[in-house]
Amino acid sequence: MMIFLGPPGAGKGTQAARVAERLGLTKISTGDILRAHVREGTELGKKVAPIMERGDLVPDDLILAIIKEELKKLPVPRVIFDGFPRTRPQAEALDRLLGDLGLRLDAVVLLEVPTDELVQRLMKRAQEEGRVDDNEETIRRRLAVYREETEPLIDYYARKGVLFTVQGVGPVDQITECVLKVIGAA
Ligand code: B4P
Repeated sequence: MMIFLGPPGAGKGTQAARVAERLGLTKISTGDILRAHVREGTELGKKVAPIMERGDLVPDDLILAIIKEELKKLPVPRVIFDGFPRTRPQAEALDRLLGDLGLRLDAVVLLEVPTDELVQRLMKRAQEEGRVDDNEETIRRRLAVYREETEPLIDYYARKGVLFTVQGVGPVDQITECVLKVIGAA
């Protein structure tokens, strides 16, 4: 089991998809799942749409329900989590969940990218894809929320001895190779 950690725009989704394919793992992206609910107009989608538009985090209980549901679908869970956990309570709940299932967290990959580059990437995606949370005000808010709520998880996982840091700047292929190398899979 692996986790991709990093600020918005660091390339978590991009790298998680590539590494999942290379290692035959299933990618679970909470952001993608939430956006699908918003598109389909489900009850959950209606609840989370304004939260995501502001750049705030969706409440932990809703996220944990999604994760449990996704894990239930897999006969043998071999998973890369993309964008989860994002808070200390989510990380602690994941520890309990993995413990109950007899599964081990092998690696947490932190993608490091300077803030200016993050903002540039997300502004570019705003033009190309028109994601509602990719506007300058919301991007700043998402970065602030990351620093406040998610960054403390770096220390949480470093203490467990499972944290691997990779520089997330440069060609996408090269970053994938670096990730595979640091986790000992290349
Ligand atoms: P996410 O979908 O996870 O969005 P994000 O963290 O902002 O990541 P993003 O998709 O932008 O990042 P990536 O690094 O892949 O979450 C969206 C929202 O959902 C959150 O704000 C929150 O409201 C909610 N949510 C999701 N999970 C939650 C949770 N666990 N708890 C509570 N709320 C939750 O961005 C990559 C971009 O950079 C792409 O445009 C890509 O093309 C580009 N890129 C990638 N690699 C590159 C490279 N090497 N060079 C240049 N560009 C690159």
